[in-house]
Amino acid sequence: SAPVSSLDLLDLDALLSEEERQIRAVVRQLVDDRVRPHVAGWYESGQAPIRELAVEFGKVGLLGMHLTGYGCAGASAVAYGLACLELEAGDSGLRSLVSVQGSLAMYAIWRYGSDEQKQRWLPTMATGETIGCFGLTEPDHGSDPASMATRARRDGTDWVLTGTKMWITNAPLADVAVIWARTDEGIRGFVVPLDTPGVSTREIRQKMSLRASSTGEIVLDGVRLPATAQLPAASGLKAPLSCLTEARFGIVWGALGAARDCLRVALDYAVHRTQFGRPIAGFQLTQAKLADMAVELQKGYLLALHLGRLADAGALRPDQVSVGKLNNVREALTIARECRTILGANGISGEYPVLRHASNLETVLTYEGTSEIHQLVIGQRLTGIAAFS
Ligand code: TGC
Ligand code: FAD
Repeated sequence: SAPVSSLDLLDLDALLSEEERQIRAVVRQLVDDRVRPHVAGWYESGQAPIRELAVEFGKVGLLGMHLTGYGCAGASAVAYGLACLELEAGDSGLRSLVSVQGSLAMYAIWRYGSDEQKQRWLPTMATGETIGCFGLTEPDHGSDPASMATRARRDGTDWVLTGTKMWITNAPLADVAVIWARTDEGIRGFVVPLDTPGVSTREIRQKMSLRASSTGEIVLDGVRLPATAQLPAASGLKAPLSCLTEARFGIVWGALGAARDCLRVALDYAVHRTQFGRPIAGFQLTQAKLADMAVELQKGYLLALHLGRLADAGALRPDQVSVGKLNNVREALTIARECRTILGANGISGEYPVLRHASNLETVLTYEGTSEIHQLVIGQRLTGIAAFS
């Protein structure tokens, strides 16, 4: 098949350090060995071996990769981004596993947790023995988490949580959830072991997207927690939104992986598929598609790399991450759909990864802030006017 390096029209590889290239190579190999041979089957059955994969990802330091201490790898933001890209070249669901574990659940505990919470949870989350999830969205409150209905009330020194979280990645199999709830003092975060009495989870079935990922509902029915379950440093909506910024950064890179995989397959297909007595890659209309997609992919990569370098310099703003998430997911989805046309009927077959990636990217366009929400974040930055409400 066409080598991936041939898509690097601008020699952007030269912008990476040797260490970044090495990390990328390790993750690419892991995806080639452990994911590619099986992922179509996982997708079709809607059953991926999430626990086994988490342990394998933990072994190579992918979980909480950009965090320091507690067994985390302490890698740079760019290295973390490259890992997300390679994982999502396998499947968005596997990048989701790493995003939710490292950037949402672990990050929330790492940034806002007590020493005791960090010691208890982070080391085994980094190895993948403990799976975490992040409950912000509710059935009636998605884009507007400030309106959440889940309630935490004090009872003596305990907290009692009541409410429902919906569309929560890994909820059906997780050991622990970071749950965001409304209190008399505002929004607060809680570390909730999922075997606590009053917690129940349910798998969401009939997903037509992100099928190699487990998604579920968490019902909290008078769940009693000790005072030590509260994340002491998390105060207000800003806390969960700061976790989203971490995960959105990974998606800026990850979406490019799905798009690259589609383009790699479409290019190879176009060179080998003959119609009207010549390869379809020889038709100008096909070349125009391939050229436009390769250009968008390179532009997206430059954007991701710029944001990564800003993050490593400690200078990245949330609205800049919105620019990356909006552009790279939107363009990745356009690329995936265009690649599907190049494969003709084979484009709809699970024997090729293209429609699987396109279908996954429909989820990626929606979670971690829909495209419209990121447009409004950018609009607010430009105009100084918040159009959300
Ligand atoms: P607003 O008044 O704008 O902000 C409240 C406070 O938060 C600050 N802030 C942020 N801080 C860090 N990072 C961000 N991205 C931030 N956005 C806002 C803000 O400065 C303010 O601070 P302060 O000090 O003034 O209190 O809040 P709002 O209620 O008007 O909402 C703004 C809006 C719409 C942008 C926000 O609600 C939003 O982003 N909505 C989208 C919700 C969302 O993305 N949900 C994702 C759920 S998790 C998920 O999808 C996981 S999928 C993972 C996977 O499987 O990979
Ligand atoms: P809504 O907020 O109801 O939006 C519906 C439509 O209205 C969208 O097009 C939206 O852009 C538009 N809209 C809303 N408000 C405005 C506005 N002010 N202006 C213009 N347009 C607007 N959440 C978690 O907390 N944790 C998870 O682990 C998680 N994993 C997920 C996994 C999957 C597979 C999926 C599909 C979702 C997941 N989510 C998770 C939920 C996800 O974050 C939400 O679906 C997303 O935030 C959008 O919320 P919603 O679906 O309620 O849509």
